[in-house]
Amino acid sequence: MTTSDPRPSIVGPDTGPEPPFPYRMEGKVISGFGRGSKELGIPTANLPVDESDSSSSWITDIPSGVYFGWASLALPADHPDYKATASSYQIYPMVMSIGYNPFYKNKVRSAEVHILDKFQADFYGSQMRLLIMGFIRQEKDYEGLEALVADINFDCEVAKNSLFGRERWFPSEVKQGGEMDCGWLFR
Ligand code: ADP
Ligand code: RBF
Ligand code: MG
Repeated sequence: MTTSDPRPSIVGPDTGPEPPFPYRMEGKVISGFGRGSKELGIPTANLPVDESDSSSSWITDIPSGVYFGWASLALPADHPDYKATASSYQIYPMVMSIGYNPFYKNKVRSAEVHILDKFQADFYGSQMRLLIMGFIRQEKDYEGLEALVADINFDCEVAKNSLFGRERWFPSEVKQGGEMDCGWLFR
């Protein structure tokens, strides 16, 4: 597959995520590979991938690829983007990559999350929870960085189109009949 192949700009049916989604994942934001993703306009919050921890063992089973969903973040009160609300968590749309980054040929599996909102400061060390709603595409190798960045920017559009404007893809704190349980994101 090349970058010129058309791909859908929205993922999943209007009726909401289909099994095995949504996946839940949680961890403290750690330092990543330090490749300057931020300079590319695509900072990614890296999460620990501990393949021996049974509570996150699905990460070894889930296919490598690009996923999208919701992230909740417990920012410290002195962070410029902190908002005092009833919950200690704030919710943001996200895209994420799980795998070995074929463009960089990583030897270790990584999980990195790009939040679609802009932040005024870093949030290393903050607790992040993820509700992974669906799969966008497989990870790919690229001829150059521009093609990789273009594909990631398109992933962001797919996530926006898929998460907003469809009730069943929007996280609701109150679980109603048949709806997925998102309360976990808010607690
Ligand atoms: P690293 O190699 O350490 O992961 P990055 O260049 O990928 O460095 O930057 C990631 C850091 O940038 C995150 O850990 C977080 O603290 C911060 N950050 C700021 N804005 C965002 C955002 N929108 N999405 C993800 N991380 C962000
Ligand atoms: N790396 C790859 O090697 N191939 C990919 O297809 C790929 N897709 C990505 C999609 C998203 C949404 C994100 C956030 C990252 C992706 N990455 C991919 C990881 C990327 O190489 C990494 O974030 C670099 O640090 C960017 O410079
Ligand atoms: Mg990163």
